[in-house]
Amino acid sequence: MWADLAPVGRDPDGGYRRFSWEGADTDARAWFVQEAKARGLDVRTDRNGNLWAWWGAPGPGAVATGSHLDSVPSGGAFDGPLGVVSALAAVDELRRRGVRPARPLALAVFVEEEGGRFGVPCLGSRLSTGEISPERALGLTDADGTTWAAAMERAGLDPAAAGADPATLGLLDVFVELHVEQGRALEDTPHPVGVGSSIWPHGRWRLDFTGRADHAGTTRLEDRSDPMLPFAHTILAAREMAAAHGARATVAKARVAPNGTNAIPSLVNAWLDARAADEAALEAVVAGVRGAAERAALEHGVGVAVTAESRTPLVAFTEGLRDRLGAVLAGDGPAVPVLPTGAGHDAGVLAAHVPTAMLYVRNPTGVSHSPHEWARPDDCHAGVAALADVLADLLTG
Ligand code: HGY
Ligand code: MN
Ligand code: MN
Ligand code: MN
Repeated sequence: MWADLAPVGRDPDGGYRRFSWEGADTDARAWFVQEAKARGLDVRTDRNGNLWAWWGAPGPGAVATGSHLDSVPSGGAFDGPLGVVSALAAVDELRRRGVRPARPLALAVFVEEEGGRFGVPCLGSRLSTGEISPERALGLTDADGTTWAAAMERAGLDPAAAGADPATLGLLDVFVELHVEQGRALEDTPHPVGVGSSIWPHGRWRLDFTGRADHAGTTRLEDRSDPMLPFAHTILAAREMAAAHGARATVAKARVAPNGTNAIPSLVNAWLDARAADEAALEAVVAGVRGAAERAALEHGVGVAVTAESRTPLVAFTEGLRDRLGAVLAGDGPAVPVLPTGAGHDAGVLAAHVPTAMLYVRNPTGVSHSPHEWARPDDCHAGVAALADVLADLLTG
């Protein structure tokens, strides 16, 4: 399976570009549907474009597992796909073991988890849980100005149907997402698989610096309104605030307009990604960055707007479920590591609505959102076995 999916959306530099409902993502979704149907699973697309492949008639008490197939720009091969491929392989393993589920199993592929094309992460799961309104989602645009509504239509979906989907989520008793570890805590342990404990509070803020285009060679320094200067201050402030609060803050995805060598730009758009172990630290980081941006903008005669685009509160995975999975994976051996993460996931969105857990597969370097993201084949196989162990327990327990 992995060999069939791996080439889909891979750039010459080895990174992936699978933006929701663009060619490569469409091909990856078609690959999943084909693999699921080949296993006799009943594949359905929900009102928001998320895919659900059912083993057993869709019904209450269902167990669900899955992840996403879309990527960040120049992303890695494992972030998302490992959870999807492992879910299909776990079905094979359960059948090989002769497990007869006492309840339905659904394999899920959530759309726009990275927010790489439309800017809001976990858009498919946020729509289904009602965390984002269809009105806001349908109006989101990609870099070319295409709206989510238009992209849905081109994908053969009805934008008017988009929205909360209690009918689907109401069937789920539990959701387990397997994901490549985005960090290297497991590398220093004998464990190829760990269990998630929590997701740090995090969010994305848009930064717009509005200056005045002018000649780079004739405009005196005192006459300039150069948005690049407060932008530069803000990048450094993000780093300083993160360091001061044991947090993580990144200013990225900047657009400079007009982008000429000999012209002072009139506009800089950029985004702040901020994450911290607790709400107070995150709020302090964002407030500090916002303050630095506003002071620097004032000093340089530049306008600034800081706009929250998405925000995820601290997610604590369901303790009972976390401990149950940990016990299943430990068996008679040592306890498996329980890991917090700074990475967002659809599991983090569903957790407010469905008992949810995560399994992480060891990442030797911890690198992710990069062509260099990697996991050892043996560890990936251990992940499938662990997911099958956990699903067997949930499906028959
Ligand atoms: O951005 C994240 O944390 C996740 O990879 N979507
Ligand atoms: Mn990711
Ligand atoms: Mn992911
Ligand atoms: Mn995810």
